[in-house]
Amino acid sequence: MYTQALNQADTGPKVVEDAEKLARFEAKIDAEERIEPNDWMPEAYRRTLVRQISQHAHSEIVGMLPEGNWITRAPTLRRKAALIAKVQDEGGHGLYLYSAAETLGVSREELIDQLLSGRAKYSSIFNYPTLTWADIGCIGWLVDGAAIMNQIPLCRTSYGPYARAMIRICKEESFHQRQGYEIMLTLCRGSADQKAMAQDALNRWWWPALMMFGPPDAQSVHTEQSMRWKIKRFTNDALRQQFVDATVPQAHFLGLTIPDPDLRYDGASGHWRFGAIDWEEFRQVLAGNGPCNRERMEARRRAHEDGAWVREAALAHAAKRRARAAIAKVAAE
Ligand code: BYC
Repeated sequence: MYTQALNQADTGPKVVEDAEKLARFEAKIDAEERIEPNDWMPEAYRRTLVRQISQHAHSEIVGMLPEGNWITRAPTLRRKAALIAKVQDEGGHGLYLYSAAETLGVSREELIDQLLSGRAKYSSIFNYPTLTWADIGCIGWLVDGAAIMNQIPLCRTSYGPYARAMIRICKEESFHQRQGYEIMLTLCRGSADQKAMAQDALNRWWWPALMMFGPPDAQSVHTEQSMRWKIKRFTNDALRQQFVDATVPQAHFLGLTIPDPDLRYDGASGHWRFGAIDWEEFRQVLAGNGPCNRERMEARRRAHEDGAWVREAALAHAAKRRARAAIAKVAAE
């Protein structure tokens, strides 16, 4: 169990020992070395990682729902196969991330319980509905696009198991982004109705995609400390700007209009400047009042209840194997 007694009024050898451990921990971070599960770490570092990694895992799992909604209605067999594979990948990402969080001494059951009881957050973006097929294109293009922008730097995050999980996740997310963009390209080169459908989806997903990066830096409670610990490598606003700069030319190539009358290119800085984000909408979604929050949580709770027999069967099977192995061991002695 990791303890940090540095803030306690305690004095003596324990405080000196902890100060030495903290100095070694900070030196490792400064030297760009990874912190591994058995290394000493400050309790607040461990808690921050459990929070961020588990929220990330929950986002992947809840993120399966809006896209899963279109598996039965994908327009062609090829689209259906790609969508099934993508949704399955997201489930896999959730599992790697739960495993990474478990290395920090928290159990999977505890994490799932935090999600289902509403104590843990998951990404705001998955509380919006997928009304048309173009929404599946927009999720791949914009949501996975934003995810890559945020997650590539996490491949260099200071906690080893998280950094290593992110490498494979990012490779898969890059494929997802391309399949989304290709859906958009096909719609934009199709009939006028298809192009209008693509524009409508962009109108609905653009602002929520910008909100994915989190509150503005001035209001981000965790950024400063997480940057010092090299858990985060860039601030929320820096990543949001990178995303806008990369995505606006892609929208132009599609012949679509970004739904922001204030969007303009700033030649001096080389950045696309965008209008004000509606942070009240973001707060409402985080407070559970987004368009689909209740539906998403109900779906996850139902899935958990429906899966109870699988968990029970797996545990019973493991118990039987253990019992058989114990009998075989006694017989061999
Ligand atoms: N939604 O101090 P801040 C995916 C919370 S999965 C909800 O800036 P931090 C994908 C934040 O948790 C996408 N909550 O926090 C899956 C904090 O609340 P608590 C998920 C948000 O952690 C399937 C409070 O606001 N990606 O891409 O320094 C299909 C203050 O924020 C949001 C990750 O999880 C939000 N958008 O920075 C397709 C990546 N933003 O915990 C795609 C890993 C902020 O104090 N996570 N909050 O109660 C991160 O990089 C960081 O955690 C964040 C936030 C940038 C998200």
